[in-house]
Amino acid sequence: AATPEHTRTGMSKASLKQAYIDNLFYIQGRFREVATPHDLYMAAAFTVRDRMLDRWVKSAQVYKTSHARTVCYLSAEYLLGPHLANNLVNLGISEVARRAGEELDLDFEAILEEEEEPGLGNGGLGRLAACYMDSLATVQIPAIGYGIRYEFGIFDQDIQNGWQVERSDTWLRNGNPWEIPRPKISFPVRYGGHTEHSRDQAGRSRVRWVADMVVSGVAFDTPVLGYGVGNVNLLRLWKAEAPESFDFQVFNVGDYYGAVHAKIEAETISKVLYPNDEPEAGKELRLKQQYFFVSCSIQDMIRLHLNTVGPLETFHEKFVAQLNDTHPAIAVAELMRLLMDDHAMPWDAAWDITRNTFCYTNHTLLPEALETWSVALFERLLPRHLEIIYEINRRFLDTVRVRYLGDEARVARMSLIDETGGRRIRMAHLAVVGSRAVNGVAALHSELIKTTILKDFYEMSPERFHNVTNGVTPRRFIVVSNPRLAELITEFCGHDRWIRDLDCLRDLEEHAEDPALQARWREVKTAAKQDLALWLSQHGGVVLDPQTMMFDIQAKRMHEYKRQHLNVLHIIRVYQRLKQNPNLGMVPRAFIFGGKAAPGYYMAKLMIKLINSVAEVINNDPQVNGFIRVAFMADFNVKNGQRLYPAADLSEQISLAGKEASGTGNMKFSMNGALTVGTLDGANIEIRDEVGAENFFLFGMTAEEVRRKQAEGYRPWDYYHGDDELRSDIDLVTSGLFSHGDTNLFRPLADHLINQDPFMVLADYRAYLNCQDRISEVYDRPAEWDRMSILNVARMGKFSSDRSIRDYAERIWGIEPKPIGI
Ligand code: 26Q
Repeated sequence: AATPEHTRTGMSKASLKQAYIDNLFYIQGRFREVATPHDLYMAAAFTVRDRMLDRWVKSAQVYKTSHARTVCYLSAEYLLGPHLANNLVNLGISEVARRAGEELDLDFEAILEEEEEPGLGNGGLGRLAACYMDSLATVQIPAIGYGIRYEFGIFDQDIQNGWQVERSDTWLRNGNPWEIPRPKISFPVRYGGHTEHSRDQAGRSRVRWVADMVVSGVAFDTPVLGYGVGNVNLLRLWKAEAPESFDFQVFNVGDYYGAVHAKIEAETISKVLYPNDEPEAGKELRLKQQYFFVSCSIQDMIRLHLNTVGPLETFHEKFVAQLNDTHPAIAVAELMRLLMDDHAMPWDAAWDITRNTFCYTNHTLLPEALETWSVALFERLLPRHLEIIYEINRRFLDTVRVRYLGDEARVARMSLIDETGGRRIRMAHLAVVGSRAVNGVAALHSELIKTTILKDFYEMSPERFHNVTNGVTPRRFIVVSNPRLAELITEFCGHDRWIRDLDCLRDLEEHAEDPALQARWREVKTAAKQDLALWLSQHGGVVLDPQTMMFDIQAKRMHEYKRQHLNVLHIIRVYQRLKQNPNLGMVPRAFIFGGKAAPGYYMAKLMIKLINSVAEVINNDPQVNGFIRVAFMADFNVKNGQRLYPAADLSEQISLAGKEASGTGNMKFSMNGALTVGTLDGANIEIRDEVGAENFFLFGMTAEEVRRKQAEGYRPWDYYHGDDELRSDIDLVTSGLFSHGDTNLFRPLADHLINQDPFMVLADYRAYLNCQDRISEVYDRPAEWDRMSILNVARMGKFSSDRSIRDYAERIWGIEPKPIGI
């Protein structure tokens, strides 16, 4: 007979039930009769966590004893989303846990609902980091994710009177069962002061950095389990604290108030995530945050290396560090500093190691989103790093001069210091010069990098430029969020097989025309639409009809380049058509939006107000509201996204070509059977290539056409005057209809479109409307629509983040899987 299961690790229903009751009692101190919903959630979380820990210990042991090469992912953001359901899936115990819960008379869905998601990111870049952590573990690559344990993540969004109102995110309020504090793993991080240069006995120059502020970074570890494997990787987030000795020092001098103040100042560093997805000039605290987590992480890596194989000369053989955009780019100077100043390594040796350690991923071409920091701020905060950056620059520009004799214009363009205007450090240049490899996040984006922002660098060393197209994890974005679809797919693609190898979805292809599958496909979609409709009616009150209406969804950060206003212009056009011809036979549509605006981004906030104002008029107009309705889902985050993706018929991916680096929402929708209306931008291009042009609704200018039109001088005014419908739609925005008579409220938006229109909404308007008309026609032919939807899912294999991670592993990192069994 088998040995009895341990109730702390056993996976049987009986063990799970016993463990749950034990955890409820011994951790929460509750009986069933008096337990709050939160107690019930905590007991579930600990029951699941217990089952991850032995795998975690085993992974750590194997990784350590085998001296496994390890990826360190450096990211200022991780937009993780709820852990519980995801960990159940990855442990392979969703079903048995559900049955255990039933027998204990628990409401399983209510327990999942109770979890407060860690929103430690703004949008795409932060969510990508989270998908990559899932895939690294699943494809069994030893990895550590390093970041910041923000006490307040991305704000919660309320909608009041149609406007966005921000509420602070208190995700840690009730405790976080998924993290383990490691008070003994902590590092000092210093700021300010000055440097002192001297020579040691051997005559080598040495530098001492005398700082004037120090904080302590403390590790908080979260295990990240792979799907169906024993590998558990580590997400290590740093919390800033005042050093232990600190308040005593000041206290002894008698300045109690000053001591408390210094403590608060230290703890401020990891207090809050900046809610902007582009840099704001001069935000000193943001630079402090970046250096804080980078310094802790690099010190940790050095410690780990010296604890195992050492010596420092082989650091780059043990570790590869991926820079998630330029936010951690200061790591280049920090590793140089630690190797030279703390470990007495000469420049050339240190540079060799540094350059072979880092790789850099770029996520944007928008000039306003490229990070630069003023030299003056750097000098004040990180004087030693500024010296090192100057020396990196001096040596680098010498190589440029030798290569391009006399081309001083090129030297100025490539310099790490922008000398036009106030002097500023170009973080992207630091990242490129300090890295072995550079990559963009979709094929088009990676090409545009080479011809625009990093052109000079590409010319100098083309072999260092790569593409790795983004991906998303099918565990969270199909299995967890759309269980009905997962079950249907499993019938055709083999139990579990497709979840670890998404190319297996191809097995659906041959059934795309099968009426029986189409009928079930449609049932799954309708059921998801019913779930969403019910949820929306309970949160905000909009009533949508899942049976008759096409669910047309745009969910992403609010940004002019993403062109939510183009979508709104289409809604207004349909509204006007219906008003002119109430008997218009049209496909009913629910237009659904979700997305947060940066709190200081006025135009984005005004777009939210416009959407809600249009919604108010349309939803209350009985002449049209049987055909169209508009809904804005407040607080679009990972958890709410999981309600949207399964319910979408149509996915709006309508950014101006050349502006969206990749997009990842486009993949999440398509994987759930939505068809895409989209431009040739970012990964849309590759999605269309994969699913087939006939299964994708394409419209709009190409990036090349955009470039040419811009060069010729784009005049939105001509479009406004040349198209009666367009003019009438824009005029309706400012007519007061949507603003209770106020003709000024939306004027900034309309004027900006007519006069500047930097993202060429007007130029693509007509093509977009025509495309939307085609879409309605196809939706009217369900068999055709369903076939296209099935083919979209069947051909999404490429967009699994497992594929992205394998690309990184093989082409950039040179790292092999280290399988750990269960
Ligand atoms: C930088 C400095 C100071 C303050 C904030 C920032 C900052 C923060 C977040 C700058 C950028 C971001 C986020 C960028 C982002 O999410 N980019 C998106 O990355 C996705 C993953 O690669 C792509 O799919 C999207 O196309 C891209 O917009």
